[in-house]
Amino acid sequence: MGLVAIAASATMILAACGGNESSSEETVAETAEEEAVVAEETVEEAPAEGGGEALRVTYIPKNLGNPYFDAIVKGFNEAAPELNMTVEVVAPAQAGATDQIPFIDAAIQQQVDAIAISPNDLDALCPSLKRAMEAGISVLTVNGDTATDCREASITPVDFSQLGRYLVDLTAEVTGGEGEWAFLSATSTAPDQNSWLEGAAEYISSGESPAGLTLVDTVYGDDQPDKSATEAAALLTKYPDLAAINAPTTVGIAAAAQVLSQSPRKGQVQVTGLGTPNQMREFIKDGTVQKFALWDPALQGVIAAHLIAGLQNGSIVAGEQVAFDVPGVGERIMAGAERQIIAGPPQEFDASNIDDFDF
Ligand code: RAM
Repeated sequence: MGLVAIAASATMILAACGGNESSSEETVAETAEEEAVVAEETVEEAPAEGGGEALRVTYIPKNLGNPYFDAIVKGFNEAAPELNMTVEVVAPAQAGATDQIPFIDAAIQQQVDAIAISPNDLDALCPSLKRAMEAGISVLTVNGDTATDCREASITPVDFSQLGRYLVDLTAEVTGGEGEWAFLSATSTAPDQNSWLEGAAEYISSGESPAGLTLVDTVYGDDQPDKSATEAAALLTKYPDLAAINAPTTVGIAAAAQVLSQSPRKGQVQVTGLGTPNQMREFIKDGTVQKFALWDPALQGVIAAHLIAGLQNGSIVAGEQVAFDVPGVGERIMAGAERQIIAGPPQEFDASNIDDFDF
């Protein structure tokens, strides 16, 4: 299974880097109540092209302080000016299952036009998201999904049904297909992570996965750098024969690589998974990491902004096979009963191309 296969029907166009820089500033609050009040915003003031009031969008990432989500915000901000849209970004400090609820509720109170959210749980957010939709607010999930009836459509970076399998094959590639390995995931409730872990488990139990590999553990770093590093170090201690840590989280893989880069086991234990090139460059250069993968997160923000504008002006009606054009990117398709849009394309990074990317 190659990365091209998980692109599924996505048009193979890489989002242009650059464009408007995010004006986002993040403030970390101590409590959820405080967070709802102080989480800072990113607002791209749009020129009032063609007159009319700007569309007001609230985007709620999993948590603050993760460069991965800053890249999605960058994509929103690239698209916002031409769409006469303002995008406010608010998020909890931690990616707990219910931590985003106060932010959804605040957006409903503010009567925004649309809420885009990268959810921390499959079901816990549903009552609030349903209230938003009942209030006439467009609701999209981005980079991970809730239950289907809690949002109008969902944008995913690649075909999630193939990603678990891909992660196992990637582990086989960097280890030569032999040895014990472990997953270092994000939070235990994260719908994106869990769908990949389930996909990997299905692949392994099907008997089709590389026979020499043994998945010995799955641990959770909660997308916090310190906890992820502690979990990675604990894996090294617990499994003296460990061949690889696969962290399908940009926070986890950077933390694991940091730990390995300073460990005598560097070179014996491989680190792979999903990471941003900017966080992983030094570990490719120092030989800690051979290869990892991702996609350009910004593209999901660009597509989300155009989709919201289309849903709001009626040029896009959510449905099971709806094609729409994203200027500068190409056509995307909202497909299936899940009304899912694949942003694509997936990308692998190694020493030969790491310097070609900047996100
Ligand atoms: C982390 C988050 C995110 C995931 C990426 C790959 O930043 O866990 O949800 O999609 O990594």
